[in-house]
Amino acid sequence: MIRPLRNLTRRPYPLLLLGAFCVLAISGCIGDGPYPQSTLDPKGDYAEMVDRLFRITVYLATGVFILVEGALLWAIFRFRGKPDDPEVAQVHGSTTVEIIWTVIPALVLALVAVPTVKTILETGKVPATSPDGQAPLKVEVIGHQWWWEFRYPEYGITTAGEMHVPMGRTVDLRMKTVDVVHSFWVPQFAGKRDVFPNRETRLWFTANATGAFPGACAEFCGLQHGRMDFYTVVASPEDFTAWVATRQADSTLNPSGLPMTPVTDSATLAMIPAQVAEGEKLFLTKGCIGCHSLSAMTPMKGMTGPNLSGIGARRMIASGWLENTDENLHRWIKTPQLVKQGVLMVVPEMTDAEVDALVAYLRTKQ
Ligand code: HEC
Ligand SMILES: [Cu+2]
Repeated sequence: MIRPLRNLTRRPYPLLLLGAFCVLAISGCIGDGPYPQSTLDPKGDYAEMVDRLFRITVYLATGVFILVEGALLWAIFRFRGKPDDPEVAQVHGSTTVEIIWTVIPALVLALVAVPTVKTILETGKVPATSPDGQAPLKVEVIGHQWWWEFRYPEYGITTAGEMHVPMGRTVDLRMKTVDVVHSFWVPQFAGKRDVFPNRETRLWFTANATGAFPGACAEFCGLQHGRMDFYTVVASPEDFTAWVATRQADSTLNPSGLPMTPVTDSATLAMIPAQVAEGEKLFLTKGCIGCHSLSAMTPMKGMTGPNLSGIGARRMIASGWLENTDENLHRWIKTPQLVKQGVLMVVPEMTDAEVDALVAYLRTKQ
């Protein structure tokens, strides 16, 4: 036996380690999950088509692997040399063999091409009607360094950080960016697609499960690329309609998030906690209003910061990766640069009491 093999059978530790590693690695992939952000756990029609294609390819490749390795092992044992065997005939070049091992892979590739091209064509065009009979819901996706904006032209709504969609209705994404190239990645719904400054790219899917599913930017886009996440929030059609109505109620607010007609009635004024009233004042005077709108219905184009409509109820802040607790919100507003270095948010020095007032005010924006 050749030396490395003999060494391995005498001292099999590296082999055992490799085996243990493989078992651990594979055991990480089986079971019930949960697997957030896994392509292998599709939650929509588009992702299911891609997943089906992937599985076909894997099964086919497994078949090829078994056949080829089987033939190899069979040949190794069947034609093993013995010490006193005469030297076998030396063959150089065989047109027949060359043709066989060129034609077989070509046939295998041709076979894989059928479902591949079919899937490319199917996923390439947005369906004219969604399974529920309605027209697809248009959502404009806009990449910013380093957060995602979502606009719903049908409802006049703008939001950020969370893309709300109804279950069972096809979503037609129109995507672009206001700065560098990003890549919109919704692994459980439709894979990923690059977004560009001057070109619209498209993606679509119909979600078939409710819940909040994480997504991310998948193209290196600067310092905080790794913290450019978001959630796709899939709700039942009724809950989605309710969410739209809540956001649209913002139309009674002016862009700063204040009521169009200021409250003057003293009884109502008395019901607003002093801290919240103070927070509202600070929001206007500490520069926040220069970059943020609190009203989903007055999407001022070209604003530097995300729309803060419903910020009090969002799961995450700072683009999908920092939990929306009072403590985190405080830390974020006081020292955004310490939380997410390089973030395009600049705030003046504020006392803890001032920041607490801002947090209390933003918390009321549900
Ligand atoms: C110069 C523009 C600018 C100013 C001024 C500014 N922000 Fe921001 N803000 C941003 C940007 C940009 C983001 C998104 C950061 C990211 O996630 O990369 C942001 C994010 C936020 C978020 C998190 C939103 C989310 O969904 O993740 C909150 C809350 C917030 N800002 C509050 C404030 C408050 C309160 C003030 C005033 C004290 C303020 N901002 C002032 C630009 C600004
Ligand atoms: Cu990005």
